[in-house]
Amino acid sequence: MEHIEHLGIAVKDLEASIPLYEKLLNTVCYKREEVKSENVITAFFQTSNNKIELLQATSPESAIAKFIEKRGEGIHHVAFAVADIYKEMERLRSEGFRLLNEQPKKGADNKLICFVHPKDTSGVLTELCQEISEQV
Ligand code: CMX
Repeated sequence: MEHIEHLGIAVKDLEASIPLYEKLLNTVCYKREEVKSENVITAFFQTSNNKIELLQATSPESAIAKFIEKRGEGIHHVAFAVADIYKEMERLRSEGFRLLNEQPKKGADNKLICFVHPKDTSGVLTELCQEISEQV
């Protein structure tokens, strides 16, 4: 795995949290994107070296809605950049980690993504993400 690509933060209300994070980070939200397959709307912020993704549920079935109901707002996942997601998924599988999707799926901000079960990673939902290039 490479660097931390972003931190995902579950929020109840993007309209309230976007201006809050703009003030906190002193930068503007550069992108909002709905990911229908995940039942979320996302908002992204970039600081010098770090990226923050805010996530709001669009359905009670969303992983974000369930997370907030159980634990309240807060850090939902840590995402690592990977050069080759297929290879990294295979490596993690062979090490015994449970992957939450069999194949990489299309996530927000032009990425192929895969999640690793938080029960296998000391309680931290971990995401692999690979930038989608024209070759993929
Ligand atoms: N971080 C840490 N632990 C988490 C968690 C998270 N984000 N979400 C759930 N858990 C814990 C629960 O607290 C629970 O622990 P306990 O049994 O100790 O109470 C355990 O995992 C199982 O949780 P659950 O509520 O029974 O199961 P869910 O149906 O909520 O599924 C998970 C949990 C992680 C498997 C599911 O949320 C998932 O598949 N996530 C991956 C997809 C995702 O998160 N999509 C949203 C983001 C998309 C994006 O970034 O674009």
